[in-house]
Amino acid sequence: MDTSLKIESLMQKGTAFFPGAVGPFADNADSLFYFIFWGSVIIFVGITLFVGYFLLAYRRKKDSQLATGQMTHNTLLELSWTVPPTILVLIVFIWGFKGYLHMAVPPLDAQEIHVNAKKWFWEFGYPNGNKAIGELVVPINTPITLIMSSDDVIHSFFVPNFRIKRDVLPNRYTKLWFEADKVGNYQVFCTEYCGTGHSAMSAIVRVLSAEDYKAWLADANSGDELPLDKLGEKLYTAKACVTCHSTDGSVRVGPSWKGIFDANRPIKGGSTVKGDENYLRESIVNPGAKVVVGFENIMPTYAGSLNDREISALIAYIKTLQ
Ligand code: HEC
Ligand SMILES: [Cu+2]
Repeated sequence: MDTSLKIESLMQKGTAFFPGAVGPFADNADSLFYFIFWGSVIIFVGITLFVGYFLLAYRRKKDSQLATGQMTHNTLLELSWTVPPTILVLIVFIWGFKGYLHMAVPPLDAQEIHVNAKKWFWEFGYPNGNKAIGELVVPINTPITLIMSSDDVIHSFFVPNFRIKRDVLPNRYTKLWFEADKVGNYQVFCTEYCGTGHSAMSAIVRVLSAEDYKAWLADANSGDELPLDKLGEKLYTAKACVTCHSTDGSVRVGPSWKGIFDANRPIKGGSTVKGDENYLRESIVNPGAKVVVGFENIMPTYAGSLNDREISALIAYIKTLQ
């Protein structure tokens, strides 16, 4: 995973208001926005000119001039400020509601992908059991339903290019669907403030052509040929360890990995533990078992998200950081 923001997906082919439009909802959502926006501009300017004209035309010109007859009722006038606005509001409502229904009901043949939010990364679970962190790879022109839940607090899944956003809650599933019609990398943001690492909680939706997607499926297990410590270095960013751990000795939300291998680790409760392979493995799959002094027990468990080879690779990488 490349963690740098895919800003080009936000700027390219976009307008002053919106990033480039992708998928079935974007054009409709943008049109409705522009309808409301330009409608408001026209009405605002119109009313301002009207009021300005009345201010000038009916101002009191002489001190001696008295207020003239008070108007109490005018049916035509009242209808004109009741009926047209009601029609406008109804247009906006029906237009918006149709778009909402389209977004709310995923097509039956959609491919399902589970999205699991944790502080502070996104994990994607594919039907074949594969899991990926920080990168959602999908084929073009294929409806995808995201079934989303959170392990901790409320997060929110937002893909600006697709104009889709929904809260991701603990203890409940929320759904979102899309169908990407343009190949490319699209930025995902978390848009519900969820703690220290919130701003780093991003991911990429990678939309591939049908052939590239097939090829990607075929070598989804690539990494097998990399030496362990090199694979571990890749996983350090790919599995989002980087949001909480540094490799240069600086303290983030978690302790730096520099020099922890084989060192004595101070554990809450007063004991110390040697930073050997077993301790490191336990720290990854069951982080709450031994909490390092000076830190909170907030690391998510990676049990089930990393396979054996990946855990060994991360340990091999930590070993190199002396
Ligand atoms: C949300 C922040 C967060 C993420 C993400 C995270 N960690 Fe941690 N990690 C912590 C904190 C905080 C501690 C210290 C508390 C404890 O021991 O549980 C810690 C402790 C550790 C330790 C023990 C370090 C020591 O000094 O003894 C290891 C090893 C470790 N993490 C590995 C990983 C690996 C590998 C990943 C990625 C696959 C990862 N962590 C992702 C927050 C995080
Ligand atoms: Cu979040």
